[in-house]
Amino acid sequence: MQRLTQFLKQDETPADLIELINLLMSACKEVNSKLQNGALEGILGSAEHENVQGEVQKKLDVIANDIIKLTLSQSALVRGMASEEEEHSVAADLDGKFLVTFDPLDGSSNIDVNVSVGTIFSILPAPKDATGCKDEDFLQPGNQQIAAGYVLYGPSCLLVLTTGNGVDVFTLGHNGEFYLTREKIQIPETTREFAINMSNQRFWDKPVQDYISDLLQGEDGPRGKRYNMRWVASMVAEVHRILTRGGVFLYPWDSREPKKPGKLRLMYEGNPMSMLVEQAGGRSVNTQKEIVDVEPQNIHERVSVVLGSKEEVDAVMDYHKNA
Ligand code: P6P
Repeated sequence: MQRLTQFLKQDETPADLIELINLLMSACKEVNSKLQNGALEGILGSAEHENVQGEVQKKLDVIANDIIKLTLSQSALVRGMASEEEEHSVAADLDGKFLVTFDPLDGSSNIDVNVSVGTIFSILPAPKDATGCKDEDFLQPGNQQIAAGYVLYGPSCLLVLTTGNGVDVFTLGHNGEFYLTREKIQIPETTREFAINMSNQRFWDKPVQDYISDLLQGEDGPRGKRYNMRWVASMVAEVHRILTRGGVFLYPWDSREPKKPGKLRLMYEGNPMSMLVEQAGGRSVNTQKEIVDVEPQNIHERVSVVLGSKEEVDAVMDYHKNA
């Protein structure tokens, strides 16, 4: 089986990007071993502190963020980083050619119940004309991403990565090497599986209510087939299922916090996942347009997300166009 570095070299990934990806993986392997130990190291539970999102941090949110931040800050390749757990961007090497955004531990509400969580990352070009590292440097649309991926800490520890040349899956071996286990994966264009938090049904916009209602009518309804539902409450796990067997994931705007376009964050959730989904032949929109075409206004900006099998995402867009 091919190791990560061998595969990336054969895939003609530039050497400095391979170095950065390997650096990120060294941090994620450390996060993985922390997660594996969990209660044995007394690191489960709440950190008794709110992050910039207003969410109570888990101890492992802080630990994972510190591991990745420390690792990247020691790299001459990284100009700076933006993390879900950091109010502002963090400068690294002012000659660095890459910017990195990341959600250090997505789905962390699942940690204490031992359900899959993940690290999501996005690699952007550092602006050539910039001196230093400012939040504004990160405000690039998702279509500028050089690479994107996630590490899924599940039954297996997997890296799912795109550098713009398709999506490939690597499995972490006992020897600490990531091995290529699936190559150039493609999302099935049609599906019978949707993922949404149904408890928010009364808060959704009418087009989303109508779309989901039609799915629930099954074979006798307007979609003419029976659908199944999944909700893990860990975006990384949902996206991985969709990349693996198809499906549609929705976290749309809802009226609980009407001023926010959605719950998920654009820079380190929406954009990297959208690059992966598009590279795998799927589609990812904010119900108005492709997420990767959204012009970010701030590094913690939120976004409504509908992604996955193209036929279903097209259908959701039609429900909005016809509204
Ligand atoms: P809810 C995890 O907190 C997360 O950001 C995503 O990983 C996940 O899809 C979503 O929120 C779950 O949200 O409202 O169902 O708990």
